[in-house]
Amino acid sequence: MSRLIVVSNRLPLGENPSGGLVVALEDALRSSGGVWIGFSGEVTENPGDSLQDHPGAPFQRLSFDLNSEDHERYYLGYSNSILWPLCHGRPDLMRIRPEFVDGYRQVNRRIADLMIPHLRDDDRIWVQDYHLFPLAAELRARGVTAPIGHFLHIPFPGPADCGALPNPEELFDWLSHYDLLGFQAERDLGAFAESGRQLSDMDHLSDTKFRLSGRLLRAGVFPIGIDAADFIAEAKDAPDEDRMRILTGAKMMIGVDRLDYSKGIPHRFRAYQLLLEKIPDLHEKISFLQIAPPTRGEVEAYQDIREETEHLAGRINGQFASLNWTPIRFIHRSMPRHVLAGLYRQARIGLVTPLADGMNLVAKEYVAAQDPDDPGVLVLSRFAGAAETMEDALIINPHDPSDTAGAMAQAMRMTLEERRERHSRLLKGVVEQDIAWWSRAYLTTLDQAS
Ligand code: ADQ
Repeated sequence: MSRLIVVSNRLPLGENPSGGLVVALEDALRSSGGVWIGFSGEVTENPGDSLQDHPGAPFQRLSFDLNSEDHERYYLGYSNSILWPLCHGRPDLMRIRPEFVDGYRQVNRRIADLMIPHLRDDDRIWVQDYHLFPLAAELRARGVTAPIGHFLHIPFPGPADCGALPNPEELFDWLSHYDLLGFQAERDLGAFAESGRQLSDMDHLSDTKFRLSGRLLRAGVFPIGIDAADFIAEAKDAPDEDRMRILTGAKMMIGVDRLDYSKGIPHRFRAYQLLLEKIPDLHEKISFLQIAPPTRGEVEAYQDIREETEHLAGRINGQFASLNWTPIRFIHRSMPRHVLAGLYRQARIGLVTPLADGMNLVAKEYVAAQDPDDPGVLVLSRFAGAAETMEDALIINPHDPSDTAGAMAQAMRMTLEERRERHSRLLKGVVEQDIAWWSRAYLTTLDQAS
């Protein structure tokens, strides 16, 4: 059996690395004697010229450090100030600088150089996400003939947005060196096909086959899942003291997101404000808990979103709070998984309302955490990749506050019977297409594609 080599921006470190991707890939890595390669998280002026080994996991882990200039240009710059906003429909937030493109190319070249001494002819290589688009081209230039696949965790941009890149042709050239491109949703495969048709020499040969720059390429949809069995158990076993008892009598609505402008948090707050204005009967009967740890604080657009959300939460509480009731609680911290699981289970409504999102795992976690006998209701944006498979959620347009507020009201009055029916269909999908299903489906297709 050939070894699996996974490359991602961040290497999972720590004694017993956990998290969705680790669970997804651990079996395949362990059974093939595989290797995971990624950034250590260390920014240092002397990053060294070889990969560092990190024992302590059931597979080999190899890391690289970055110097501050590379971190600024490759990670904060091209990855998170150009590609991230572009792929989330916000080209207005891009900061295009020539040195960001150079830094991104340069770090991908360096990762390829560092990888070469560790590769064998019969390996298969799986590259994760938008930080590493050029990696296959760099590996091919160094003589690597192994199958190489890519999975994009975020949306693929349509032609109008793609055209706003400083280097759209180069993006398609990078992609042409992979054997398989994996996307979260049909929407992304469609955007890739259309952008490629308009902005490159790509021919669409059949549903999933393309010719790009003279090379044959497969592409497919592989909606990522969660470790459903584990999450169900975690939520069931969550001790009472882990749950936040907000106010007896008030039903809880929960939102859990990284504090990112793509997640639609201010839109969600405005919809809640509208709900409380329109339906005073709900005062003291509903309470909204938003958990949103800050991320990427060095990037300017992320400082603005924090101010905006804090301001809105303050205004809503100022407008509606009473002595017995705080309408909205906003927590800027990460929570241990078992605490999150318990909170989801307690919440009557799970609010997942991004303006753009590759998949959104919170939607799946919320469903997995519910008590099947008395489940809560998922309110889900049509712009989350998850909306393609989670049709039994209340699907909303997050740009329209009255639509979102209407779904909140509908969820509050939904009968137990309807909640159970919707939940059982949602749960079936979450359990069937879990994280193990995802990695198996992808790797089987990669084996066929190469
Ligand atoms: P993210 O944008 O990070 O991932 P998401 O899919 O929602 O978004 O995953 C977030 C994860 O972080 C969830 O597992 C959630 O439980 C956890 N999390 C969020 N807030 C937390 C908190 N306060 N404390 C603890 N944990 C918290 C990217 C793409 C997504 C895609 C995933 C996986 O943007 O669209 O679904 O990758 O492919």
